Parts: sequence; C-alpha cells; structure tokens
Amino acid sequence: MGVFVDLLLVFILVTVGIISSATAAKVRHLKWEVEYMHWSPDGQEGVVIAINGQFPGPTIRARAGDTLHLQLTNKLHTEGVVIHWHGIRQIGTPWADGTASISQCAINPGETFLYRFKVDRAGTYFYHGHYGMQRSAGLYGSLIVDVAEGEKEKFEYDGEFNILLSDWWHKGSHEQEVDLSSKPMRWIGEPQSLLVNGRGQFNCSMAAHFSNSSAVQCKLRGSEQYAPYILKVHPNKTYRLRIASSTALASLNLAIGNHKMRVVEADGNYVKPFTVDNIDIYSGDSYSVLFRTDQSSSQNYWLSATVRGREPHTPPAFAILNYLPTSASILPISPPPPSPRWDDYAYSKAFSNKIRALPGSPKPPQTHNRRIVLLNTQTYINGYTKWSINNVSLSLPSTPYLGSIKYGVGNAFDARSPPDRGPPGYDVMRPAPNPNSTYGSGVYMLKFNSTVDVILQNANALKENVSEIHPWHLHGHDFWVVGYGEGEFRERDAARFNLRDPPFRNTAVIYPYGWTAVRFVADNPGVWAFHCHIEPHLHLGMGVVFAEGVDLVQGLPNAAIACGLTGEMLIKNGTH
Ligand SMILES: [Cu+2]
Repeated sequence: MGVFVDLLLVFILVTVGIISSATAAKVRHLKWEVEYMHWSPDGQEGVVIAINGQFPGPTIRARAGDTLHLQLTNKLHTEGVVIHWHGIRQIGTPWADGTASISQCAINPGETFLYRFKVDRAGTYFYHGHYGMQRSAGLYGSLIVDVAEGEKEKFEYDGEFNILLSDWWHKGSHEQEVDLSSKPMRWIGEPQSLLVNGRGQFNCSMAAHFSNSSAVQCKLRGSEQYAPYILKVHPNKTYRLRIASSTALASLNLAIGNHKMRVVEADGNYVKPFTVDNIDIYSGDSYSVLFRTDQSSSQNYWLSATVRGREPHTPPAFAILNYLPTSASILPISPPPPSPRWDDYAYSKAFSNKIRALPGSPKPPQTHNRRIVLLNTQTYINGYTKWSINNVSLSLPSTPYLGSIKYGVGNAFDARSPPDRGPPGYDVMRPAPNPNSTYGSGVYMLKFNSTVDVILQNANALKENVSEIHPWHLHGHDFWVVGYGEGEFRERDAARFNLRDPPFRNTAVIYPYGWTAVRFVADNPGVWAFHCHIEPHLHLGMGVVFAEGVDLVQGLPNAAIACGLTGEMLIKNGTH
C-alpha cells in the first residue's frame, strides 16, 4: 500500500512536471543563411543583405523565457558578418551580443556561428548587422517577445501589427564606407527612401496628388517588392502597433492620419500611457502604441513616416491603414497626416519628456558611484573627419575585447583608460579652436554592481552653427534616462535629475547643444558597446566600450574568440 502511494505520488509529480514544462519556456531552433541578393526596396533595383532569401530578415517571434538557438551561416563570400539582438540584454551570454571586435570575432564567409541566448523579457525588439555598414545594406529584422505563457500584458488590444522602419540609399554600403573613410570625407548624404517593413517608393509617390511636387502617381498592383505595407483593420477595435527603427541615419516622426496613438511601451519597458498625434522615433528606439479604429470605415488612411532633425531630402514613407471591408487598393482621400517641422526641437523635447515609467517599474538607485561625462565632438585625425568622445575616436581592435580581457591577453587594446571628462574649458556652443583628436581602443572598466551615471554632452560640430541629434544605445543593460538639459552640463544640474519615474530604456537621444543624463547598474558581466546608433557616426568612431565583471563570464565558445591574439592563444593551448 505504502509503495503504491509512493508510486502514485511519483506519477503525479512527473505528470505535473511534464505539463508545466510543456507550457514553460521553449528552445526555438532557427537556421539562417545571410547573403547578398538583388532586390527593389523602393522600386529601383539594388543589392540588399537578405536572410533566407528575405528582405528584411525573418521576424523572430518568441515568448519571454525562451531560448533562441540560431545557427547563422555567412554566405556573403567576401566579408565577415555578425548580428546584434537589439534590446536583448544577453544576461549570462555576453558572447552572443553580436558586436564584431567587442563580443565576438566576425563570422567568416562560409562559417556557421551559433547564437544561443535567452529572451528574458517581453517587448518589441529588432536585430541588425553590427559590422561595417551592414545595417545600411539592409541586414535587419524584427524580434518580438510575447509575455510568458499564462502571463498578461498590462494593456488590452484586439490585434496587432509590427512595423520596422529603415532608410535606403541607392549607393551601395561598400561605396558609402569608402566615401566616409576618404580624405576629405565624402558624406553619404540623405537616404533616397524611407522604408516601412522594407518597402518604399522612390520612382513614384502614392500621395503625389496631394503635393505640389513633380512626383508621379504610383501605379502599383500590390505584388511588387516595393508595394506599401497594408494594415488590415476592422472598425471599432483597439490595435497594438509595434514600431522599431533600424535606420542607418534618419530620425523619424510617425503618424496615422485621423487616428491618435497611445504610447504604452518603449524599448521593451512599460511606460505610463499617454496620447499623441504622432511619435518621434530615433534609430535604435522601439515603441508600442495603441490606436482605436474609430474613423469612417468607408475609407482608408495613411500611416506616414517623415524625417526629423536633418533638413529632409527624402520623401515620406507610406503604409496604408485599410478599414475592412473597403478595398486596400482605394487610396486614402484625405491628405497624409501633418508632421512637425524637421527642426522643431522643442516639439521633440516635449515628446521625450512625456515618456515616464509605468508605476511599478524598476526604480533607479538614488545615488551613483561614478559619473562619466562623454563629450561628443566632430574632429579631424590627420585630415580625416571623425567623431570623438572626450577627444578619442573609437578604433576597434582586431582581437575582440571579451576574450582578451577574460583571458588576460596583453597588448590587445590600449591599456590606458579613456578619460572620464572632456578637455576642461571646452566651449560646447562653438567649433573647437583645435579640432584634432586621436584614435583609441581603451575600455571604461566599471566596478561590478556599481551605479554609473553617464552624461552625454553634445557640442557644436566642425561647422559653425551645426549641432546634430545623436541617439545613443547601450548594449547589455537598460538605463534610466534621468535628465535632459541645454548647453554645458554642470554638476549642480544633477540635483534636478528625475529619480522618481524616469523611463528605463536602451536608447536615449541627445539634442543639438544639449546634454542627456542616464544612470545604470553595471551588473551584467561582459564587454558592452555604448555608441551613437547612427551607423556612419559609429563607423567614424562615435562610441565607447564598457566592461564589468568579465572574470565572472562563463562558457565563452571558442568560435567567438578564434581570431587575433585570442585565436593564437587557442592554437598554443591546442584547443583549436
Ligand atoms: Cu551620431
């Protein structure tokens, strides 16, 4: 009898175990091939970096707690590749962060690399190339993490759509790279098209009849690679629109004609909901907004994205909000929604200031251990135009930092730490009298579990009266955006930091001639890039590298470090 009861108990426990593991986290296996393909993102054929024959790459859909097991084969033939999972903090797997020279060796042509990591938190994310100018070449896609089985979102909706915004040049990414690296530098210029889910129209405009321009009216069948993305909706429902921007350059404003949007998520974190007519979205940002289909169902509406912060030479991107049962081929009869003036920074700042954490969100520590001020300047090195941080232009080493720091390999990068402050007395409002800087590959070594404040200080660029927008993105962490200010940051400005309800994010913008303060806890062992998400700016050195707790990193795969000095180390140890 006793044995029977015991067996029954074992049976029940095993059954419960099987049921709970069936609903719990999954391992999702994916096999990707990355290759160049001919494609017409905006009606003019060019080459894009495609994944499994798709542009943009496939959307990854997973649940919080799942593990992605993604075998990536590089079929580019003549160049390396890596993929960064933007917004995924890579807790315990810093080697899977997908940053060439930082977290791993670039994957060589013909090689396969296994990215294995947990998507620990629900939210709207994306992925993109993090090597050279491969984001500009079209290497990106969406990564959507749903709440874990049995959990609920903190807002309700009847359906959802997903939009990935990007920008597109007719000049190929290799030529762009040569242009940027030339003396004198040739700027890549404004993109020819903005894309919504990889679709834009360069040869024609769907809204031509509303503008005075000479643009011709599009004649689209709907099956073209550049036909607009259609959002099919039913009347009187609430929809969630997930939006992310993987642009190489453009800052954007997005609106849905005649519809208001309620912002509920930013960078994978809940925000205190607020309602707006349109939202600003910088490269590296992601949002969820809710909108209600409360307009006349006998017509369709525009969804449009326009350029902000740079004098626009790029027409807006359009998608169509299609009210069923109206045909999707009927163009909206109202003009595209108005967008704020490209240089209305007060408008953008007001939007930034509306973004607050939802009550119950993680709170920032009330004190900091270290404060680093990063002065962003446009500089020269031997006549080459660069971007520099505290007068150092980031030049990535050939041996990735993660392996060289973990194994104590000497001479892999500059041993000297980069400065915690810019040059004293620097006037951020004027071009520098001496705009020269130097290359550097030094690392900001952060004390494990310490609280770090970073002040991103903007300045005048090389040209007088020019100061640009820079969206800064941190790998491996979220930070609290604790304050914005004008002019030069002074220590007394810290007294005004918002430590009550700052948004928890991975990307924060600095406005022209202003500063932005972020606070984070250095609690994720690894080596992490922190950089301007404008790809040509990063390429010209606009970034820094943080490292913390690297001795605690476990399970570094050989494939991540089999290059440069760590590659030599593997050969010497006979493990390669
Ligand atoms: Cu920038």
